[in-house]
Amino acid sequence: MKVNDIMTKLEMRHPGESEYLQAVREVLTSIEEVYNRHPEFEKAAIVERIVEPDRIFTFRVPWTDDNGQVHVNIGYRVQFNGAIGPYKGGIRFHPSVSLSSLKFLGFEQTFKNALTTLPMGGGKGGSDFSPKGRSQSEIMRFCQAFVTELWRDLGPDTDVPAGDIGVGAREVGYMFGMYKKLARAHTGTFTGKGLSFGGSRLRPEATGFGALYFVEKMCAAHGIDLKGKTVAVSGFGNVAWGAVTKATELGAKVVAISGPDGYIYDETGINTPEKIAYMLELRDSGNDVVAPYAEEFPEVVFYPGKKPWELKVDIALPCAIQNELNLEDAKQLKANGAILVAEVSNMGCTAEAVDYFLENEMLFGPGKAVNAGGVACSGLEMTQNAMHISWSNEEVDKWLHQIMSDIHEQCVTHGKNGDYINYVKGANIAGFIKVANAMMAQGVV
Ligand code: 2IT
Repeated sequence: MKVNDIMTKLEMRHPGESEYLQAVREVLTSIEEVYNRHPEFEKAAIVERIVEPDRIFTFRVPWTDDNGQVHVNIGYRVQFNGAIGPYKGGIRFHPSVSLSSLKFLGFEQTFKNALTTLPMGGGKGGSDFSPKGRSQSEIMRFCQAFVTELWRDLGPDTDVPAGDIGVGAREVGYMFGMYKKLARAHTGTFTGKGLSFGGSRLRPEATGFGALYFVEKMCAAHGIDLKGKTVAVSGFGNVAWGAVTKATELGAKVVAISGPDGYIYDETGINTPEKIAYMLELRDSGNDVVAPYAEEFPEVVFYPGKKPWELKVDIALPCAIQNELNLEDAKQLKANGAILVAEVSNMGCTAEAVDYFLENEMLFGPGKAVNAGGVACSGLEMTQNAMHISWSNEEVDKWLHQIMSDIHEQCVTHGKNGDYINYVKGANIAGFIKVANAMMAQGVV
């Protein structure tokens, strides 16, 4: 297998799908050497098969706004790879959603889910619907319209969606409600459900908490103490909230969060229950701006139109969206003395930024390892649903710790090069080998 040859063919077959092509190139580059030691993979065309989704659903989502006006969005579900378990992955509602972005997310999800050690295949779905400024009834009608089209292809052993950007517990609740009505069965077909109807404890916190458990492991493996380190976070949604909460609990000081409108800087630290809870209030307002944070707390300064990566911090945690940290940001972080960058968002850094971190041997954690705690907790929700029981906070947190620690181990096993751990290589190889072996065992399907 030659990465460039495969990529040339893929670029011709899927022109313009830049995010998908970016994610594929990264994985293939990491695994090229290992792959070429396995002629049986080449003969079975594992790479050619693994880069194409099992299937994609695309559909029209018509819905009516509060004034009676009808709108049309496009809905998708990409069932990317079902080799190791039912398709599993979130639903994203955001104007940037396209086939390319959902294919990149589904591809990443396949390897991430493999890393969790739980039996879940990879999938992703969503719509270019923007929840910004929409009323609760509009959002409910949109969720119902989306699921009305998709429900026949979902199921606890088939495909289990969850939340992602623009889809939280409220939206999962609406989608699950309509699914249950149509399927006439109360099954664990969605995760991220409310606690009273099959949701798992800690699911809202799991992505951010898991990310910090992973960062803790990265620090420990390199003799770094997380206590007292300054942290810049991007975003202010559910994932950022979990990350800020756990970072603070572990003794780090988070000084920035951001929105599409700019970032806010809090020299004293975003570290009181009021400040952390205000993030959720802001998110729930549905306006997608972080500026009001600076009006609420007088010690906070708002920098319009800027990214938090210009700050002098020890640790950077992108928690918003793909490609939110570019080469220029990477250089700025290094020049300011940053020691660790961990993607809590999926593919939060551009390919050039990742290359820069690796070339300079900075500690860099890729999204598919760092943020796997979210989907891992979803896997635990599936287990609880299948067993018709619910676990305590402590029980779920113990699993989450164990899983993040296992993922770190897998990265070390496959990514260690002298004293430096290349977590990108480690995560990609570990995830790939697991999925590839399952595909080999199941024949040409
Ligand atoms: O990107 C992700 O891993 C998620 N949005 C969570 C997926 C899930 O099924 O919980």
